[in-house]
Amino acid sequence: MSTVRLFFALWPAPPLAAKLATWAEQARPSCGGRAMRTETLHLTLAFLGPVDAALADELAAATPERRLASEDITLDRYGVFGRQRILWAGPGDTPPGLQAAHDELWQWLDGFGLAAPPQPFRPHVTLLRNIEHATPPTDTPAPLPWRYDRMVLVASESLSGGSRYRIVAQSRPQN
Ligand code: 2AM
Repeated sequence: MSTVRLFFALWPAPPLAAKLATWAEQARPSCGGRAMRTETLHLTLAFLGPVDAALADELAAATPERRLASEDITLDRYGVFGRQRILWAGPGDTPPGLQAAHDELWQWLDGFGLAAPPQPFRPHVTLLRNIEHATPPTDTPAPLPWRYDRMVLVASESLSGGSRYRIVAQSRPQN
């Protein structure tokens, strides 16, 4: 049976993505690694992994019925996941509304037979992959405010040069 690799994410509008790309540029001299393409930058809310194609269709059909409460968050720090060799940008503490959005999303996904991962939610936007040094710049660029009002369901295909992301559905704003 064929599968589709899926995740739910917040997708920044192009001006915010461009600012995130400058964060990546600023970190590359000290960290090394490969910058994510600007148009692929995102914050994952829930990584589903490979799911059956029929379930993927069901999720794509149901996603537009979901509402996401709008919230203002601020990306104000660099972070590193050493084992994954990732440099990221994210909020210092997990904003409560974002945590609630994550928890409600997984509650909903539970109804489709999908289980939340055991590890805590650490919201982040991956900026650099395959970093050589876990040393983000000491100077953090100006904080980036982000008002999100929807999430997107994304299909990820592995290609030789990285991943290709395709937005297959999006939720509606709450109001
Ligand atoms: P990352 O950027 O921290 O690697 C598509 O791959 C998205 O899903 C990326 O944002 C990636 O996070 C996330 N992702 C990939 N594998 C994951 C996993 N096993 N657990 C949680 N998130 C994962």
